[in-house]
Amino acid sequence: MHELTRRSLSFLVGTALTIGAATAAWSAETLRDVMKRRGLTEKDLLAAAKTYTPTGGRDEYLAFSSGGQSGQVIVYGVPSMRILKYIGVFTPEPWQGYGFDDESKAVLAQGRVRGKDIVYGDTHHPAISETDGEYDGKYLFINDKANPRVAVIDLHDFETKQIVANPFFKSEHGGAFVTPNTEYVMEGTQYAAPLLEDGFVPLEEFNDKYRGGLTYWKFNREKGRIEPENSFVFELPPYSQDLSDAGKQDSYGWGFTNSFCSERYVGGIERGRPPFEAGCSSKDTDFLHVTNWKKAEELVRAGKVRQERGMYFIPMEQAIAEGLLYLIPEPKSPHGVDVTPDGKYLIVSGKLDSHVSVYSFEKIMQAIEEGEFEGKDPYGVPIIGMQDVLHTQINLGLGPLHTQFDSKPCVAYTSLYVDSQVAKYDYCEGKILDKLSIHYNIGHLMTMEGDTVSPDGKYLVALNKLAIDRFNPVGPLHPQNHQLIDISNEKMQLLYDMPVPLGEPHYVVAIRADKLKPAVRYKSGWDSRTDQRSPYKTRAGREKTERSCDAEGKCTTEVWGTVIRSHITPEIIEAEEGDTVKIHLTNLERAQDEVHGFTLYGQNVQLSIEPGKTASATFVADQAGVFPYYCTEFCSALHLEMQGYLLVRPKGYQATAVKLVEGTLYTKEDYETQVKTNLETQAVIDQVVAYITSHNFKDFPTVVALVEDATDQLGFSEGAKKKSEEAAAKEDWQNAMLWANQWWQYQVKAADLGLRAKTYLEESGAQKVQ
Ligand code: RUQ
Ligand code: CUA
Repeated sequence: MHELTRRSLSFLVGTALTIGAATAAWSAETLRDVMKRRGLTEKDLLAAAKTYTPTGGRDEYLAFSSGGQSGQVIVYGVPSMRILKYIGVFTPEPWQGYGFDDESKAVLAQGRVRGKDIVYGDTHHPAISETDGEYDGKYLFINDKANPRVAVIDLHDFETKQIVANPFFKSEHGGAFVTPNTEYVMEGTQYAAPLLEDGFVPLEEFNDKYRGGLTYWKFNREKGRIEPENSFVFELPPYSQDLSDAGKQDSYGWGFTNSFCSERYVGGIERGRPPFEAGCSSKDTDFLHVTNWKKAEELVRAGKVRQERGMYFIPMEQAIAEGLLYLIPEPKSPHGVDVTPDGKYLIVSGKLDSHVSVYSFEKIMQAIEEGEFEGKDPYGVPIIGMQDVLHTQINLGLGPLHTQFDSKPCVAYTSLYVDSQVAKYDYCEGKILDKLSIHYNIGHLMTMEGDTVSPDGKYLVALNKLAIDRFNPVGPLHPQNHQLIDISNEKMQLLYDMPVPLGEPHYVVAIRADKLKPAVRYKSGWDSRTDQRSPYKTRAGREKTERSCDAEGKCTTEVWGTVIRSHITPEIIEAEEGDTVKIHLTNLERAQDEVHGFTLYGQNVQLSIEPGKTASATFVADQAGVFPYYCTEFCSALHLEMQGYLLVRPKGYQATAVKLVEGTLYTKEDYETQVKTNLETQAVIDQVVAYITSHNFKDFPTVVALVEDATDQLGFSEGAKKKSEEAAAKEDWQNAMLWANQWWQYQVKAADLGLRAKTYLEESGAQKVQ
């Protein structure tokens, strides 16, 4: 064992000394050689140079993509297209402990629908919080189309904090879209259904009893939570409302939601009628819904709106009477509605029309002010004449869907689903500028900060609906394909294909990476889901296990424990068959990325405990037995030893007098050999410390953090050293040796950190100081 000890130490030191040694072998091959070997063209190299991010390099933008049916959010970098994170949102995600610790189970429970746990989501549209129409990088929202819900993710730690379930809708699509100061998060229905009734309503009563709707969820910025009690819902006609967008700048205070199937067709091949797709696309126009949320908010504040299901509810008659709701015809089965950065125009694409229609907000306001309507729909909603408010229509190609904007004024990009193309055009002049073919059948597209008041342009990502032959085949279910396109020049250039293997992302938003300031640790003992100090926060040395029983004889074994390299405290938990076991663990680490996991045999427990976090697991120990537990994150050289036992005794168990005998017994000589090793290790540590302190390490925050962490570990080693010396003084060689070994363990961790700091200084060309 001591031989091994010495060898591992020299390994540590050896590594430190050889880093940075010659790596000339591959540089003998020239760029030409590589191009030839891999069959690359000049164009490929140019594309590669635009996306390649050298080792250790970072991306200019972070993209937040819907995870489609996975119910998650995917985070990736642009232009490298490297996936950085999956955020658990509507679906349990074990690595993050999401849906496995008590704290996050409470978040998922908020998303119950009619009392049922829903453990997936059909996510469509992510939205980043805005201030004055600019992304502020504070929060992210995403909708669930299947089980009408909206989730709030805090970008301080990239965790889901809240899920609100819409108490009126049975399906949705037009969310999540935020108003320019994140006053509200919009969520519009998709398929009409009774709003105020959860019971059975026959399809024969579709026109009278089925309804669409649009919810404006009130967001409380200070709390970082949606407030259902301050949110309001518009009752809308039973047209299939589709996408929404909030007005901005000139159109601030208004919202826009388009629709399809304004034919109000109810299908029924079974009843000998033509199918939905025929009945829902027979008219030439559908309706764009225009809502005045500013005025609705005033009515709510004035107490003029009735309350239903814990929210405010605005019936159609009231919306019409108060001038909160108007309709404008829009060409055939529209999908996207996108407000231009200046808020002056709305661009609507009809899937079955080759044009995009550009509406003028100014003309819409004029028509409303002058009371110029071409009629009313069957529900009495005023219809504004399409020709009165159109700015222009541009014939772009087949199947136009979604639109995003460039940094250059008047320049927009629209996806063409049927043509499999991106069209670049000037919407002020009504001129096509460029077209690029993509692979295949593009849905949404995204430019950098492309739906804010000041888009950055630069890159465009095409979210293609089919991948077909673009990647190595992996069975009938293909990955999705996000294609990166350079839009910094007049002509668009296709750069890269990124497979997305986690559901069909519908939309994605990208923010400048330097606007995000995520934390590297929590305040100590933090419940990350409520963003408050956890009542179960446990300090080092205060760990405890308690067992208590109530009047009915129901017993609970509760553990307040800690984790830190490389031990879980407690190492033994004893309970009795039938006990409810509650385990609260606090990660005492402050060091960046020192996460510990916690899992247990056969109990569906898997925690992720990041530095500072307190996480809890509750389960019933309904069977007697031996349940090993351990840390699931490889956190240090002694990670595998980060272990323990839950021992569940059968009821009425009588202990027989067996004494715990240790597997190995140690002598005075073992102790002395270990101490010698420790002194040698200390000499190595001193050398490393001398190197670091003789350089300008304080100029490198990364090194300062490593040094802090190493100092902590050395502090722990001092404690163990003292215990070993005390045991040695009593000639208790067993404990003296074990504590001496523990002292060494801490030294190794300190040495590991010190060497990492030294390497960092060497690689960053640190200067010697006097
Ligand atoms: S979707 S391909 Cu936004 Cu749900 Cu359009
Ligand atoms: Cu902690 Cu592995």
